[in-house]
Amino acid sequence: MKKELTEFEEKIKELKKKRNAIILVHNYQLPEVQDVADFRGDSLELSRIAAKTDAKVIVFCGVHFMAETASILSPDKKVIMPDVSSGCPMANMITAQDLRRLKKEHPQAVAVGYVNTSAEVKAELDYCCTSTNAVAVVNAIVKEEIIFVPDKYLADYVSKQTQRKLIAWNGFCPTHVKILPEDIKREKKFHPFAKVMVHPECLPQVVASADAVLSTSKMCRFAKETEAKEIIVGTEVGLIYRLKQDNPTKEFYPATERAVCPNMKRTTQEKILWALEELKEEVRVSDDIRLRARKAIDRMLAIV
Ligand code: CIZ
Ligand code: SF4
Repeated sequence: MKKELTEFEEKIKELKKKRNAIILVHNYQLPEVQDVADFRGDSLELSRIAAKTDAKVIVFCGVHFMAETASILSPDKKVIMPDVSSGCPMANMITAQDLRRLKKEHPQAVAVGYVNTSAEVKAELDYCCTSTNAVAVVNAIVKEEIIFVPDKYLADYVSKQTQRKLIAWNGFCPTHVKILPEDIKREKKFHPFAKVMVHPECLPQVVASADAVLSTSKMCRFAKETEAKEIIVGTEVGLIYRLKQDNPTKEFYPATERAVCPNMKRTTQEKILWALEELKEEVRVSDDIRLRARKAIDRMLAIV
């Protein structure tokens, strides 16, 4: 049975039409935010939709670098965030100046950066990548020396998968490192028939204990396609709401309830309504940075 719309949901629907807006929602957002989404997805899926849509306004419910990426790919649209203070602590662990210094220390190296970086950092990269395509991007690079920023655990995973030595930065996701090897062990004991899928931002010991290491978009696909009826999920807990809706006959267990990204939980229906009313806060990237950052994203898109 279809749920009746709440008062906020009715108003959001009305205003969305009036403003010619669409609401893009990251897989880690609160259930109440996922409930008003036109599309849910990972950062790249959402940016691709932002680039394709006819809507004039994109309400981006996620963290700051994701709204920037959407704006880089669709500069003619107005990208707004309901809570512009939602940042990604991992993205904030490296600045453009840090990366320039690292490149100077390794002048022959190709610079690859995770999508979890500011637009300014992306402007210094040769290639962008996401957790979906990081292995493919590194495999496509012929030159010997590769810088990989900012996530040291994603770098470790990619290095093992590609047999390439990577010059990694010391960044990490404070949410994913809360998932511990003992959490996986405990959940496996409770659910002996469950498959374990984890995100490559997790600790190497957690990654080593998983049946599958996947980005959130790939987790959504894996959950649908696997024969398993039970899945232990090693990523930010917000994804479980969507997994359950998409797969009502399967059971999903968070590896730990502690894996919560506070920045992803700042957005609420109330803030979405304000954002649509005021058309704020806009996220825009200056032309100079945008064009340089775009090159790194386009080089990634040419590979995958
Ligand atoms: O790219 C994204 O959306 C992130 C940060 C995570 C994921 O795996 O979806
Ligand atoms: Fe950043 Fe981690 Fe939050 Fe993702 S879950 S937005 S990587 S802090």
